[in-house]
Amino acid sequence: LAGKKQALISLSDKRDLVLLGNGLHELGFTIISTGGTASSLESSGVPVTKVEELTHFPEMLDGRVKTLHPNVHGGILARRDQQHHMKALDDHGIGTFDVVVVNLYPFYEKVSSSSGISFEDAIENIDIGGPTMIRAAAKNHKDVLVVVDSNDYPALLEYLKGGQNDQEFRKWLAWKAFDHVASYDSAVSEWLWKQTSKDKFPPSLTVPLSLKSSLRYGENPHQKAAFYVDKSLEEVNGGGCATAIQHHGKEMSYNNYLDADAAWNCVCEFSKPTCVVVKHTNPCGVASRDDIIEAYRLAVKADPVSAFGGIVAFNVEVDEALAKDIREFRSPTDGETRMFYEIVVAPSYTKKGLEILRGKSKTLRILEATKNKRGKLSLRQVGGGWLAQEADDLTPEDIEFNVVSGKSPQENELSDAKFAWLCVKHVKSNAIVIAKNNCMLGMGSGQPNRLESLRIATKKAGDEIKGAALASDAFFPFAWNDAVEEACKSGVGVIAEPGGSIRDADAVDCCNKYGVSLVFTNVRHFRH
Ligand code: 93A
Repeated sequence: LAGKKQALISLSDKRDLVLLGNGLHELGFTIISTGGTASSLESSGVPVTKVEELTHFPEMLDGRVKTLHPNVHGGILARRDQQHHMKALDDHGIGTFDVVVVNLYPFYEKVSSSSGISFEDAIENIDIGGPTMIRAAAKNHKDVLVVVDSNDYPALLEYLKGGQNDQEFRKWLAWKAFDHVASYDSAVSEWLWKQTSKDKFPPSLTVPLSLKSSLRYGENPHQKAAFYVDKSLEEVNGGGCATAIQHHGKEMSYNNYLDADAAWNCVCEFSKPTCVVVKHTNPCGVASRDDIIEAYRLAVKADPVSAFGGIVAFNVEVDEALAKDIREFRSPTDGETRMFYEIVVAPSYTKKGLEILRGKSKTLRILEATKNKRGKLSLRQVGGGWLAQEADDLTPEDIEFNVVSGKSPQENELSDAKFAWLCVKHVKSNAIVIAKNNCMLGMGSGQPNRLESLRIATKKAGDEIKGAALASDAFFPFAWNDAVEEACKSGVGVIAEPGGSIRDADAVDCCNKYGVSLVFTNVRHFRH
């Protein structure tokens, strides 16, 4: 058997199998395959030996045991540089495998298919023999080439043709092989966890990430960066930015992903046609209107200086008219400069709309994203670990707005308060949002003290603040000579805040003195 070149091929996904089989055959390899793979090769005229001829066993237990045999694994695992290994093979009449090509039962695809799958079917789709061959071959990569991805068939054939012995290529294949098996096992573990612990928290977080792309750099040019997608979280997180289609523009950067994600998460909250403008992950302009063009203009107008170079998100299709407006709209600050954006993100584009946006600038990134689902999991890194929490999924519909002041808000004031409440949830703490008529007038974000955020927001809102709604993501610790009194003096008609401060009574008294309505939500929306 010595000197006989053997390749072991066992594939569920038989894409490009014939190309591979023919290539290996022409290079003088004897091909050994499992049942389905052998049939496919045979019917395409590629000579193949069935694995049973090696194992002298039939495939048994409904295919559960096909390749789990010393005649297979001995041939993969034997160290070619160890005489006693080679002698053992010889004694038992076992040949070596130089090439192992395997892909696994499509477990993940089966359990995530929309048609659903029974528990028993899912169990049968857990591949045992395949990972065993892959792991064995990857362990012995010094002498065995292991391929798990049909995209690598051409490189494998080239390598073999060249008669090289480049260890780097072998190591790279082995890494890919273990990575493949690791994500496979994680998908199984994740699925089993879901079967045993529905709705339980904390979740099982065994999922390795798959590299989507290297990024040009991180938050700053001296930081290397990359983007990973988590296939198993796609189901809970919906599409989001990881699966967005980029139709045009410069490559997405690290900061672009963060900002686009923030804009998309915010705009998806609104049911009316809405435009959200984000800068540095904070919504700085938000407006809902039946006419999306009007919404767009108002969202930019909320803070045109910040909107310049920002991210613009829509929750409705971008058509020709909207695209033209995005292209032409002049900065409200000078009425001249055309607005410039990093990204436009929307659920869809008409053909014409897309064409027009493409013409706006070479660099403008145009993203088509799918709506995130509720029930997301949020993960953040801290030194030495990860923090996991359920996403902040509460909307104004889920909570009560309890009037605690003498005066009750008018219907339009309450609706403004709810709009401001939805916006403030997406602003970094300490967050203050001022809104009127479904439009953000001003916001203050990220200040370490609430009073400062309030001052920034009221300054941005300017004269339009009269009768507007003000939302605060957390309660006001002080009222008199502090944020509540300043808010009242600024002219807002209604204040919405969680309540819960030991000085809540002061806030109520203060609002009563100035004739402002105060509503408590009993819900806090910190965003650190
Ligand atoms: O059921 S298994 O876990 N037991 C095995 O011994 C075994 N050997 C290969 N699954 C096994 N395989 C898998 O069969 C491979 O990983 C591959 O995905 C599939 C190919 O089967 P066929 O060639 O019959 O289509």
